[in-house]
Amino acid sequence: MKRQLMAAVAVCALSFTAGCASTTPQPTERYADGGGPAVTPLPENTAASAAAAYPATAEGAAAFVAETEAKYAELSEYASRVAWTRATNITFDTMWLEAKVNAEMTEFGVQAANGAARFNDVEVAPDVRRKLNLLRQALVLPAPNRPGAADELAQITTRLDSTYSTGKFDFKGKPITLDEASLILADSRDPAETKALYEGWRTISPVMRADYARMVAIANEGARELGYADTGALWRSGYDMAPDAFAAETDRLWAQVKPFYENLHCYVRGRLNAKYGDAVQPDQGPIRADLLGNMWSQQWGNIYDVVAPVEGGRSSYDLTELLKTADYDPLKMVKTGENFYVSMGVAPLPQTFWERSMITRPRDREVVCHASAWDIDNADDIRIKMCTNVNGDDFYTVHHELGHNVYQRAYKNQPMLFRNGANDGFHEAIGDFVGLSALTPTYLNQIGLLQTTPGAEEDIPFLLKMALDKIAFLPFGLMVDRWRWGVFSGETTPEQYNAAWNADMLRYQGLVPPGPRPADAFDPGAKYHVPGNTPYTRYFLAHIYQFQFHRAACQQAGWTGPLHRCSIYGNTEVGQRFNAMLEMGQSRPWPEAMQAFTGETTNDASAIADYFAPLNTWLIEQNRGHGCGWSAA
Ligand code: X8Z
Ligand code: ZN
Repeated sequence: MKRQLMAAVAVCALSFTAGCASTTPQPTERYADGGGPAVTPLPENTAASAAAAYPATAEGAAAFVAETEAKYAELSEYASRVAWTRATNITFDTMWLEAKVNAEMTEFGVQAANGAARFNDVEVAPDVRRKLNLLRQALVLPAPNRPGAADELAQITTRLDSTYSTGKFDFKGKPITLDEASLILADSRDPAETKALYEGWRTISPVMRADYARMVAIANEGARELGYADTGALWRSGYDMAPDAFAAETDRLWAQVKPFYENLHCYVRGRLNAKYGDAVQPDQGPIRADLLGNMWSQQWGNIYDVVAPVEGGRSSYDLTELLKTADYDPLKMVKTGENFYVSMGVAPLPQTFWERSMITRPRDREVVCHASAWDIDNADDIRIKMCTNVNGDDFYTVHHELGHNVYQRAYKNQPMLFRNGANDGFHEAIGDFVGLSALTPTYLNQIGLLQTTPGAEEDIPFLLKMALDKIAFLPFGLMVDRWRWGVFSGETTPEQYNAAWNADMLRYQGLVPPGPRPADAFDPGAKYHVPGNTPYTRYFLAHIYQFQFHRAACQQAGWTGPLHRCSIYGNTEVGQRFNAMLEMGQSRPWPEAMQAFTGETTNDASAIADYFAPLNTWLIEQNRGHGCGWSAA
């Protein structure tokens, strides 16, 4: 994760506030009494004072940007350290500290955005213009410029994130955490049990609803003061195109991949029906969400055993079993991930990574277990925070998180405001791209996890496993922010929050909850990125970008076989070209970064289609004679 100019929070990607890949905490105007580095206070928090300090000329703009950038760099390390401290030890005091620094960061971010807007009509150097634009979009949740607003917003966001992260519910007579529930859900094939887990986890979130509604109101007020229609429009503005054009772009991409998703949905539904019978999973209509092996039904790979081909080959291995048999522990999983990047020519992780990362859940305190990657000082103090378990899911997640760290280190020599992904989808796609090679049987064989490399007879089982994670994810990757866009625009009122969430789940994913939802339910709050305020469309984009990166890398490697069997492990030439894209950070519009690595300049779902082509053909064959889709059930 990384974040943008926002209050520091969990990490997911670079923004000035909440986020998942945390990179740079938000700029802050000043610190709490006492602690923290000395910071020169900025001028008063108004656009008018910024006007006075910097004349509306090219020189004035350059001076404003330089000053803001320096302040941002200075403040971000402090905010990151506070955020890390809270995320790895949730207490009253760490929450208090984080809320304080996040409020300061938000105030700084608002001030910077307002100051930047003053130069809208001034002719400035291209880099300065880009930085001014970035400053205007950097906040994830802006606060309005009135006393107390940033404080209230920060207290709410810290409380929401902490409520999620400390959530527990009773299962079989004892309280369990999300990670415990997720492990049981992955393996359970008892629909009564999966229903209890699905519903149980969602008991942690009704308490969040009022806070969430208040947060939306404050952030919208802030977004409007910055000239955006609402916070959703602000979120859609970070893609080097107009917000509406970006929304249309996601529609276009979804239209490209939806037929494939429908084929997968149809096939999986049929197999679930065969296993559980009509009373649990009918052969028509939506799928029951709790039967898919994941708390949010966002990746379905955990139920591969239920949907494995009856004809068409069988898989000779299960990655979780391979890791367990080979006695992997969480540290070895991370070392293995590091080794992949090193094989591409990336420098090993610094010693401090190993000393300061949190790799497993501590027994003695509450933490944010949702995985994240951090860039504490915007240079070398990179870390991950995970509650790693030895299984295939976390093997993937380790590669994902390290991808964030590799990106962060690659762009560390850029000016501060360019130390970020080309867009947030790029940040999420880096580790996933590497993961596509790291999950190939060829690679698993190379590192000694698999004794033999399966032949073409395992192509369909392999592709099915991959599709259960990667294709099943696509509508989820879209629907989380479709829901939030509606919430921020006011189209969805607080009374409608839950119904709208479940309607989007049905519309995009073709899924229904295992039973009626209680009147007070707030199911969106049971997905980390909602209380954590991490924009989610980034993951939808990443699930397309990663296949573009993979196809381009395999071409560069001279690979002529099927894309899904290509691994770029050990390929330093690909590594060099990859690094050329990473080093650019956010200094240029994302199509240029895309071009530097792939030669392509657009986002294009044809690579995902190429990768999965044999499976799609196979699914169409399997589904022959079945009515697919879910709306007319
Ligand atoms: O949140 C994450 C990463 C951290 S940026 C673990 N992911 C999304 C999720 O878990 O919902 C990775 C895939 C999608
Ligand atoms: Zn991530």
